[in-house]
Order: sequence, then structure tokens, then C-alpha cells
Amino acid sequence: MTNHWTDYQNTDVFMVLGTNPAENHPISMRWIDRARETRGAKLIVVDPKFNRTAAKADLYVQIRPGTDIAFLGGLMNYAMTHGRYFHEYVAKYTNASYLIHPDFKFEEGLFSGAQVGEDGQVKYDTATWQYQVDEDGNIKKDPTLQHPQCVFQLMKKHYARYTPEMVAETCGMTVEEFLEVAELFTSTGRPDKAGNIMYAMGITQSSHGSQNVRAVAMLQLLLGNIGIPGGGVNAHRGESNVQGSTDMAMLWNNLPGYMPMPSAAQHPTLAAYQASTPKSGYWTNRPKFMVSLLKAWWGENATAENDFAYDYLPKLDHRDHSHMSIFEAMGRGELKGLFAWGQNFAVGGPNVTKERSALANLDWLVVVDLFETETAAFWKGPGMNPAEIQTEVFLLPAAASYEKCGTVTNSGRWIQWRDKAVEPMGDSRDDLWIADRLFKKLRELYATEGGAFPDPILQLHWDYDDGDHPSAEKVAFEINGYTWADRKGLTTFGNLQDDGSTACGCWIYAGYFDNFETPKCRSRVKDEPGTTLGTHLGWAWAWPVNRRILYNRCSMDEHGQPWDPERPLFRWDGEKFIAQDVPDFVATNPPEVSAQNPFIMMQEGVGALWSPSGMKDGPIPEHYEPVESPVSNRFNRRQFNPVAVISGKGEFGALTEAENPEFPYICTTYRVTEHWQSGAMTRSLPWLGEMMPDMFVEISPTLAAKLGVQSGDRVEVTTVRGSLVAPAMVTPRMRPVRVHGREIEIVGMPWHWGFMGKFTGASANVLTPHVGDANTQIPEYKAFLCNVKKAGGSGPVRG
Ligand SMILES: Nc1nc2c(c(=O)[nH]1)N[C@H]1C(S)=C(S)[C@@H](COP(=O)(O)OP(=O)(O)OC[C@H]3O[C@@H](n4cnc5c(=O)[nH]c(N)nc54)[C@H](O)[C@@H]3O)O[C@H]1N2
Ligand SMILES: Nc1nc2c(c(=O)[nH]1)N[C@H]1C(S)=C(S)[C@@H](COP(=O)(O)OP(=O)(O)OC[C@H]3O[C@@H](n4cnc5c(=O)[nH]c(N)nc54)[C@H](O)[C@@H]3O)O[C@H]1N2
Ligand SMILES: [Mo]
Repeated sequence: MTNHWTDYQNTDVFMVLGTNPAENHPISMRWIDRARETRGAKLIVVDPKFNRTAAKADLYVQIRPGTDIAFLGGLMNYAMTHGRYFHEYVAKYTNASYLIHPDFKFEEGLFSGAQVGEDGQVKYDTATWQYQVDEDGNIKKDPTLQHPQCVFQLMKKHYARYTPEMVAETCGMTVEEFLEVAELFTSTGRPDKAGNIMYAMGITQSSHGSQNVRAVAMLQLLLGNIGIPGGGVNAHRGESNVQGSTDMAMLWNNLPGYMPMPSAAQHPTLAAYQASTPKSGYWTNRPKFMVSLLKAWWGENATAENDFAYDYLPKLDHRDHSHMSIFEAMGRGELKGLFAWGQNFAVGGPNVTKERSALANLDWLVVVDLFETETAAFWKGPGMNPAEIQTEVFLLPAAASYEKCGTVTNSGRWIQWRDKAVEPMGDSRDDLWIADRLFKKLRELYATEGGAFPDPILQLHWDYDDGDHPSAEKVAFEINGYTWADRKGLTTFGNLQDDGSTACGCWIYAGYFDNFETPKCRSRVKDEPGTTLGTHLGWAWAWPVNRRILYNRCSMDEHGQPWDPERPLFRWDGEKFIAQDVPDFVATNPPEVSAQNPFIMMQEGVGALWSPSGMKDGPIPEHYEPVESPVSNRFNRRQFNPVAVISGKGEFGALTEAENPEFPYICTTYRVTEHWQSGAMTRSLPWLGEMMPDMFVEISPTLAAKLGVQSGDRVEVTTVRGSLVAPAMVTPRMRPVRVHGREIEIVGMPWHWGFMGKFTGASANVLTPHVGDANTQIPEYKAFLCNVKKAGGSGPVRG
């Protein structure tokens, strides 16, 4: 989130796009309600299903799954052509005025630079997406935004095709509905209004999910909604600490604090890695973050002489190591063992029948979990023959979050310490204890038996002991960072050095735990008198440097006056800034200076309407159909994102082509409040299980009539990958969408069930494809094709 939960009270218009906060982020609804009650804020919900959030909305519009770029492109077109964008913000705070390479083109559904492989898969050379520069290397600009090659004009041209009629036809809404949203949401494209877009899995779980998010960000830049109270691009993050886990580099191609993982070919040495540092923007400090990270990990063994143990750091080999690729490699028998540490992919993974059978190719599987999950018990799942499965499974009982201490980082980047509330049950242990013992045992084995490359393990700085238990506080202190010589906690990443004098496990966290007695992440001070915007700077600690709203220089005009005097996050009084937040700019400079680079983290210093090299699939988003779609793409000649990751064209690759009459319906999956994810944690709890006991399939009254099905009757849902049987829930919440003159039914279902626990039922993921977004490889769980038939019998089907 660029903003944070309590800031929602400052919003004028909310657009909920591809998330269902009433169901999945209930606390956020309280802040939405606060804004509606206190300032008359409006709530727009754009979703394929009339969900619980829609039931509270001022304006609900149905959208066909997978068509959000058409919709957002239409809104951008509307804003640009109706003068509903925030001109001054766009001209000064974004790259709208920058000139792009004269050879840039968009033709036949491809951006210039496309290299089409034999399999139709595209890779882009981004040379023609770059800015034009003069002889001195300065980017050429046209502040009037009139030059035909400037970003603003290229965008205007690109989105001119996204007319209300095209949007309505593609997205399955009426022109009037589209215009109503356009009118209401672009009403925030002025200095005194704040529009907030919330999103989550409804737009990310797509073969063009990253471009969906880009489109959201671009619309918000056009409307001047970034960096202001009540505005923002607000990703409702998933698991309670998933923000923290991404900060700590749970993704295979990241290092902590969003530094790129080095590549063996391009960055064989520390010097090569440091040479790849961005040349402008705050990231120019990256070498300090990197050396401090190496110092935190290898301590006294990381010295200037050995390049701070850079050789010990694993390097990328240019293969994809994300979830789907790992399972495909496992399917090919390339993996010996696996740790499933707090993950239940035998229910949550795409094309789960294939993923479960891939587990049978392992020699060993370690599951660290609270329960015996479907993953731990995959060998006794449907269609499995235990006698033929050799995989040895070790189940380590883990302590639950209330049984241990540590921090959780919420969606708004607030890091909050939690104390242990109760002792772990039975012989279960907290994850830190398990990791600590495992490491020590491995190190002992490397010390006694050797191994291919023991040094990275033997030399690791591992100093967390506190009696017979590792200390979470000591880990937190290392993440926070300290001076190497005297072990003093750092208060800001501004103090990090690249000479080995500082150690820091995650630079963006510097300051959250700078001492053991009163760390900031334990602080619980509510807003001081005089503050009006709910920033609560004394409550917990937000990364970076306790800043609550990112890019907050943009909340003021060039001269340091708040765009909206009613919401003064900052104000320049002629000598200094009066502040309600931690500045995202150099506040000792006069406002006219910081107005030159209001997006201080960006290389250009301004918001990127155009992305010259950040994306694999284009500098601006274009509408493509989902990989499995009921219609052909009318926007361009490419059916789906040409850079999408179509995994395992063999084993895992079953897909159906567009308009296949055997699979006439759009299928989508989602969550319910009463269950949590793969259901491991909720299907064993009687209270929750009783409230929502069984898997079900939601269909519209029109589809039900056609199939001769009533609520409670069993239906069989089939995709090219598999089928499941569950009772139908006939509900007007689902209705067909009208697309290019045809009525197309949508079939929806939750994905919380499996064959273990007290409340069992069919897993939705036997239906979902191994297809991923071009940039993040997140699976396309939200839009694929299915058929539905009446099955025999009625009532629940136990898994
Ligand atoms: N109770 C509960 N809360 C949870 C979770 C849980 O399992 N249970 N899971 C947590 C996790 S890890 C996550 S990631 C979040 C997920 O939070 P959400 O993203 O809110 O979760 P979903 O229910 O998967 O999907 C949200 C909405 O997207 C809609 N949608 C589907 N396809 C499209 C599309 O193409 N376009 C648009 N605009 N909308 C679409 C669906 O109809 C649904 O209403 O929730 C978190 N919170
Ligand atoms: N069809 C479909 N599939 C989806 C999605 C969808 O929208 N549609 N959403 C996807 C998304 S957004 C997500 S995040 C994934 C989630 O997929 P998973 O992460 O696999 O699902 P969870 O059920 O959250 O699994 C977490 C496991 O951790 C265990 N656990 C809980 N606390 C602890 C702890 O403190 N220590 C340890 N060691 N274990 C613990 C739980 O018991 C549980 O088994 O699923 C994805 N799958
Ligand atoms: Mo998630």
C-alpha cells in the first residue's frame, strides 16, 4: 500500500477493483465506513460477482474476469479526453512530458522490439521504449505535453481505442454503467479530492496481472491521487504478515529490502553487482545496503579483502525458480527433497492434481505446520496409491502465532511487535527454534563431513542464543542493523556504510528495532493533539523511516502548499515544513527544490506513467484476453499476453483455446470470510466449519434454469485439467455478462476445501491452469474456461 488502513478515513471516492474487503479485509471496511459517515465518501465496486462489499456500495458494476485493462484504459482515455485529469500534477510530477524513442510503435498487438520465438512466445528488446536524450545525456521533454512523441500524447493515442463502447462490449457492462463510474471516479482528478483504488487477487492473479496493477497506478497518477491523504494505490495484502515476508525476500529473485538477487553471469563479483546500481534516485545508495547485508550475514568473516563474502551469496542461473517452475522440475524428477514450511500447496497450488503427483517424485518432504495438511498427507489423497509412493514425509509440529513472539508487518507497512500469549501445545516448536536447530545441525555435519562448498554455512554469523532458545529480539536487532564496532542500533538507513562498518539485515527496516528496551515497533502512542489526518506516527513503526504515506511530496504544489488545505499532510510556512508525516523528500531544501524530484525513489524522480524498462510485457498496458477466454480479442491481433508464462507445455500444460464450445463458461475462484486459504487452519475448527461446512459452486438463476439445477443439487464442473462435484448454490449474486453480443455465464467457487481436517470437500484447484503473469508468474486463478453439468444426487460431497 502506498497509504495505510487508517488513512482510508480521508478518502472521497473509493474504487474497489478485484478485492472483496468486506469478506477478506473486514477491518478495512470500518475505515471505509468512517469516510462514508464523516465525509460522505462514495464506494464503487467493480467485480464479476455481486459480493459482500458490493452489497454496501453506492455503485456496483459487473466486470468480466480478466478484462480490467480494457476498463482502466477506458477510464484513462476518459480522463485525458474530457479534461478530467490533474494537469499540473501530471505535467510536473510524472514523466508525461518525456519524449520517447522515435521508433516506438504498437502494431498488431505487439510493442516494438518484439522477438517472437518458435512457440509464439515473445521477448522484448526495450531499446525503442527508452527516453530521447540530448547530447549531454539529458532526457528531452515537452512541458506543454503537446509533442506527438511525448508520453502523454503516446498514451492518448494508445488509449483512444478504449472508447466507452469498446470497454462496455469487452468488459460486459453497459456504456451507461461505464460512464457512471468514469464520471464519479475522475471527479477526484482535482486538487481538493482524493480517490483511492484498492485491489488484491482479482487483478493480480492474471496472465497480465502486473500490467493490471500498472494501469491502476497510471490512472492514479493521471488523477493526482498518489502521495496524498485518502489517495493511493492500495494493495490489500493477503496473509497477516505477507508484507513482512516479501520485505524479507521470500521471492526467489529478491534480496531483503527489494534489492535484486545477483546473477551468476552478470554479477560474478561484488564490483559487477555494485556497478549495476541505478545512476540516479535514492537507489544510488544500494551499495551501502548490499555491503551491510553481507556484513549482517557473514559478520567477522565478511571483510573488504574477500569482497564481504559476496562469493558465499547464491546467484541466479537465469532459470525461473518460482512456484510453478519448481513443481514442473519436480514433475520431471529433478528435485530430491522439499521443505513445505507453512504452505499447503496440495490445496492452494494451480493444477493441483499434477502438483500432488509431482510430490511423489521426491525422496523426502519436510512439512512444518500446525496440522497434518493435504500437503503432508498428499500420498493418501484422491487417486493416490500409497503403495507406489516412496517419498518419505517428515511432519514437524509448529507453534501458532499466539504461541511465540515477533513482529507482523501489515499491508500499510506498519511493523508491530507481538508478545507470546500462550505456551505452544504439546511438542510443537516455534519456527525460529526449528530453523535454529536445523541450521546448527547442518553446520555440524558440514564441519565433520565436509561437502561441496561448506564455507557459506561454516562462516555464517549466527549469534542468536538466549539460554537454550534463540532470541527473536536478537534477530530483530540484526534486521534493524547496527554499527559493527560497538553494536549500536541504527536509527535510519541514512547511516548505512559500504565499508563494513555497519551490518543490516534489511535496509528498509533500519530504525524499527534500534534497541532492546523500547523498540519503535512496540510503541503504542495515538495521535498527538493537533494532528488531524490519522497518521499516528507514534503507533508502531512503518517502513521506510516511519513514513505513513509514500511519495508524500506530491501532496503539495511546487511551493509547498497542500493541494487540499483541508488535508495538510505538509505545509511550507516560508521557513520550514509543518508536518503530519515523515517527509519523502529533503525537507531542509525549499519546496521548489524538492518539487523537482517528488518521487525520490524513482530514477527519474517523477511518477512513471511510462515504464521504459521495468516491465517484461510493454511500457504501458494493453488489453489481452486471459489465456483461456470465451471470446477472441477485439483490441488487437494477439489473443493473450504474448509474454505470459505458459508453463510446462507438456505435463502441466493442458489449456483450451478461445471460444471452445466444450467449455462455454468463465470459471473464477475466491474466498469466504469463514475460511482461511487452503482451509488447513479453519476446516479443523468446529465453529468456523459449522458456519461454512461445505464446498459449493455458485451459478446464476439463468444457468441453473438451463441445466435444470436447484440450490443443493450436485453439479460437475469440468476444465481440460480435471473435474469436481459439489452442490450448486443458485444465486442472483452471479449473473451472465454480455460480451460482444453474447451472454456468457460465470461460474464461481471458493477454493478452501480439501481431503484433510474435519470439514472436507473438493479442491477448486483441480480445475485451475499452470499459467502465470509475465513479470511475477502468479497463476491465473481468476479466469479460465469450464463446463457445468447436473450430477446425480444432492447435498455435500465429502472429499
Ligand atoms: N477470511 C479470509 N480472509 C482472507 C483470506 C482468506 O482466505 N480468508 N486470504 C488472504 C489472502 S492470502 C489474500 S491474497 C487476500 C485476497 O483478497 P481478495 O483479493 O479480496 O480475495 P478473492 O476473494 O480471491 O478475490 C477478490 C474479488 O476479486 C473478484 N474478481 C475475480 N476476478 C476478477 C477480475 O478479473 N477483475 C476484478 N475486478 N475482480 C475479479 C472476485 O469476484 C472477488 O470478489 O485475502 C486475505 N484475507
Ligand atoms: N484457486 C485459487 N487458488 C489460490 C488462490 C486463489 O485465489 N484461488 N489464492 C492464492 C493465494 S493469494 C495464496 S496466499 C495461496 C496460499 O496458499 P498457502 O500458503 O499454501 O495456504 P495456507 O492455507 O495459508 O497455508 C499456510 C499453512 O501454514 C500453516 N501455518 C499457520 N501458522 C503457521 C506458523 O506459525 N508456522 C508454520 N510453520 N506453519 C503455520 C497453516 O496451518 C497452513 O497449513 O493460495 C493461492 N491459491
Ligand atoms: Mo495471498
